[in-house]
Amino acid sequence: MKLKRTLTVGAVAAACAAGTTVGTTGIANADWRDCPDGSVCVWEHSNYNGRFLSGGTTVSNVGSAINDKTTSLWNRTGTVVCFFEHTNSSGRAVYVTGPGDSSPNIGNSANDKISSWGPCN
Ligand SMILES: [Ca+2]
Repeated sequence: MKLKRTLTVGAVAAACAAGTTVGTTGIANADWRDCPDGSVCVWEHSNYNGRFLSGGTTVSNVGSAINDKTTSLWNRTGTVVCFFEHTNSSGRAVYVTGPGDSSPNIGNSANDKISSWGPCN
Protein backbone atom coordinates (compact mmCIF):
# COMPACT_ATOMS: atom_id res chain seq x y z
CA MET A 1 0.00 0.00 0.00
CA LYS A 2 2.89 2.31 0.65
CA LEU A 3 4.04 1.99 -2.94
CA LYS A 4 0.54 2.72 -4.28
CA ARG A 5 0.23 5.83 -2.11
CA THR A 6 3.60 7.09 -3.36
CA LEU A 7 2.54 6.61 -6.97
CA THR A 8 -0.73 8.49 -6.41
CA VAL A 9 1.02 11.46 -4.87
CA GLY A 10 3.50 11.48 -7.74
CA ALA A 11 0.71 11.53 -10.32
CA VAL A 12 -0.96 14.50 -8.64
CA ALA A 13 2.31 16.38 -8.49
CA ALA A 14 2.91 15.72 -12.18
CA ALA A 15 -0.58 16.93 -13.06
CA CYS A 16 -0.04 20.13 -11.11
CA ALA A 17 3.31 20.72 -12.72
CA ALA A 18 1.85 20.26 -16.21
CA GLY A 19 -0.73 23.03 -15.91
CA THR A 20 -0.86 26.51 -14.48
CA THR A 21 -4.40 26.21 -13.14
CA VAL A 22 -4.87 24.72 -9.72
CA GLY A 23 -8.45 23.63 -9.33
CA THR A 24 -10.54 25.40 -6.75
CA THR A 25 -14.12 24.59 -7.70
CA GLY A 26 -13.92 20.88 -8.41
CA ILE A 27 -15.61 20.61 -11.79
CA ALA A 28 -14.56 21.49 -15.30
CA ASN A 29 -11.66 23.68 -14.30
CA ALA A 30 -9.68 24.83 -17.26
CA ASP A 31 -7.52 27.58 -18.60
CA TRP A 32 -7.34 29.40 -21.91
CA ARG A 33 -5.53 26.56 -23.67
CA ASP A 34 -8.64 24.39 -23.32
CA CYS A 35 -10.80 26.63 -25.51
CA PRO A 36 -11.09 24.86 -28.89
CA ASP A 37 -10.58 26.82 -32.10
CA GLY A 38 -14.00 27.69 -33.50
CA SER A 39 -15.65 27.90 -30.06
CA VAL A 40 -16.89 30.56 -27.69
CA CYS A 41 -15.56 29.96 -24.18
CA VAL A 42 -16.39 31.47 -20.82
CA TRP A 43 -14.72 31.11 -17.43
CA GLU A 44 -15.91 31.65 -13.90
CA HIS A 45 -12.96 33.77 -12.80
CA SER A 46 -10.69 36.40 -14.31
CA ASN A 47 -7.73 35.43 -16.46
CA TYR A 48 -9.47 32.31 -17.83
CA ASN A 49 -9.63 30.39 -14.57
CA GLY A 50 -12.24 28.45 -12.65
CA ARG A 51 -15.29 26.73 -14.09
CA PHE A 52 -15.27 26.63 -17.87
CA LEU A 53 -17.81 26.24 -20.65
CA SER A 54 -17.29 26.11 -24.42
CA GLY A 55 -19.92 26.17 -27.13
CA GLY A 56 -20.75 27.39 -30.59
CA THR A 57 -21.95 30.83 -31.58
CA THR A 58 -25.25 30.18 -29.79
CA VAL A 59 -25.65 28.80 -26.27
CA SER A 60 -29.22 29.30 -25.10
CA ASN A 61 -28.51 28.42 -21.48
CA VAL A 62 -25.04 28.21 -19.94
CA GLY A 63 -26.35 25.93 -17.19
CA SER A 64 -26.48 26.18 -13.44
CA ALA A 65 -22.79 25.46 -12.90
CA ILE A 66 -21.69 28.74 -14.48
CA ASN A 67 -24.90 30.79 -14.71
CA ASP A 68 -24.27 34.38 -13.56
CA LYS A 69 -20.62 33.54 -12.87
CA THR A 70 -18.71 34.41 -16.07
CA THR A 71 -15.81 36.81 -15.57
CA SER A 72 -13.55 36.10 -18.56
CA LEU A 73 -14.24 34.90 -22.09
CA TRP A 74 -12.80 34.20 -25.54
CA ASN A 75 -14.59 34.25 -28.89
CA ARG A 76 -12.69 31.94 -31.24
CA THR A 77 -15.39 32.04 -33.92
CA GLY A 78 -15.73 34.30 -36.94
CA THR A 79 -18.97 35.77 -35.60
CA VAL A 80 -19.71 38.83 -33.49
CA VAL A 81 -21.23 37.33 -30.35
CA CYS A 82 -23.46 39.04 -27.78
CA PHE A 83 -23.73 37.81 -24.19
CA PHE A 84 -27.06 38.17 -22.43
CA GLU A 85 -28.24 38.45 -18.85
CA HIS A 86 -31.05 35.90 -19.36
CA THR A 87 -31.45 32.59 -21.22
CA ASN A 88 -32.31 32.37 -24.93
CA SER A 89 -30.47 35.61 -25.77
CA SER A 90 -32.99 37.66 -23.82
CA GLY A 91 -32.66 40.58 -21.46
CA ARG A 92 -29.82 43.02 -21.79
CA ALA A 93 -26.80 42.29 -23.97
CA VAL A 94 -24.17 42.88 -21.31
CA TYR A 95 -21.10 42.18 -23.44
CA VAL A 96 -20.11 42.01 -27.13
CA THR A 97 -17.08 40.25 -28.63
CA GLY A 98 -15.77 40.41 -32.16
CA PRO A 99 -14.19 37.43 -33.91
CA GLY A 100 -11.04 36.38 -32.05
CA ASP A 101 -11.61 38.80 -29.20
CA SER A 102 -10.90 37.80 -25.63
CA SER A 103 -11.18 39.51 -22.28
CA PRO A 104 -9.46 38.40 -19.07
CA ASN A 105 -12.01 40.43 -17.11
CA ILE A 106 -15.27 41.61 -18.69
CA GLY A 107 -15.77 44.37 -16.13
CA ASN A 108 -18.39 45.35 -13.58
CA SER A 109 -21.22 45.90 -16.04
CA ALA A 110 -21.10 42.28 -17.27
CA ASN A 111 -19.36 40.38 -14.48
CA ASP A 112 -21.34 37.45 -13.05
CA LYS A 113 -24.40 38.27 -15.19
CA ILE A 114 -24.17 36.09 -18.33
CA SER A 115 -26.80 33.37 -18.86
CA SER A 116 -26.67 32.87 -22.64
CA TRP A 117 -25.03 34.04 -25.83
CA GLY A 118 -25.70 34.26 -29.53
CA PRO A 119 -24.83 36.17 -32.71
CA CYS A 120 -25.50 39.89 -32.39
CA ASN A 121 -28.33 41.17 -34.53
CA1 LIG B 1 -17.15 35.25 -11.77
